[in-house]
Amino acid sequence: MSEDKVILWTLPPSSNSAVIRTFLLAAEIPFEEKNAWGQTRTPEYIAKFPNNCAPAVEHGDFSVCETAASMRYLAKAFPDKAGKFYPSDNAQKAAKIDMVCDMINTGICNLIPKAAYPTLGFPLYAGDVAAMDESKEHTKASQKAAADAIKEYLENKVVGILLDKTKFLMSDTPTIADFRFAPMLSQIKVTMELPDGIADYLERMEADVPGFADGNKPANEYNSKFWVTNPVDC
Ligand SMILES: N[C@@H](CCC(=O)N[C@@H](CS)C(=O)NCC(=O)O)C(=O)O
Repeated sequence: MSEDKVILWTLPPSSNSAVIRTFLLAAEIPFEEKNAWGQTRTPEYIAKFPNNCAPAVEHGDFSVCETAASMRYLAKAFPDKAGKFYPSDNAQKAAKIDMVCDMINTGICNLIPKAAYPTLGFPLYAGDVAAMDESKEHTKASQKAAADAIKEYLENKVVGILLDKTKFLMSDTPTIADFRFAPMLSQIKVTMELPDGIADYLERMEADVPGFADGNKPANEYNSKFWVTNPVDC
């Protein structure tokens, strides 16, 4: 099974796509990347990937989407390479990692589009202030409210709790939770200067996790044009 080819569908400027790209590079799992631009709403794509999103993974004739589910699958399918990022023999550690992934998915990942997408020029979701003609004039205020909530989340929950006693998120070695979270900072930098503890954490990911910096390049290349400080050449 692990000999089957891995295909990673991405939208190259997307930080969600960087989640799986950085994970595969760090695990040294060979893969082919395919651009999903224009395909995510096609019946063929949705039949394989019902969330109509990238990133999405094919492995032989198996397909899976959603970043956290995909990383859990890859950790189990390639235990020698990726098992170190998600334990198979420690239910409590795995539960904490799942908890952090779910927190990021349902917390910060809901706020990022509201805060950053109008600036990045990405489409908004149904019901978002910037997605409706009636409320578009309030986009700036809505972006600020979402960015303030992200900042509070980063300072109080991520730095204050998840990184309080450990180098990575509730762990002294990187786990799938770090791959779920850290690439999203590229989009958060569009809305604010990263709080100190978060900037240090991102530097640690870049320095200590081989492949992490490279896997973020396509998203950074796009997002850095909009970063509030320190735009870099990628
Ligand atoms: N919850 C999903 C989020 C993925 C996501 O939002 N992908 C967006 C790009 S950042 C997408 O592919 N959108 C394409 C579309 O809506 O057609 C995950 O964790 O994989």
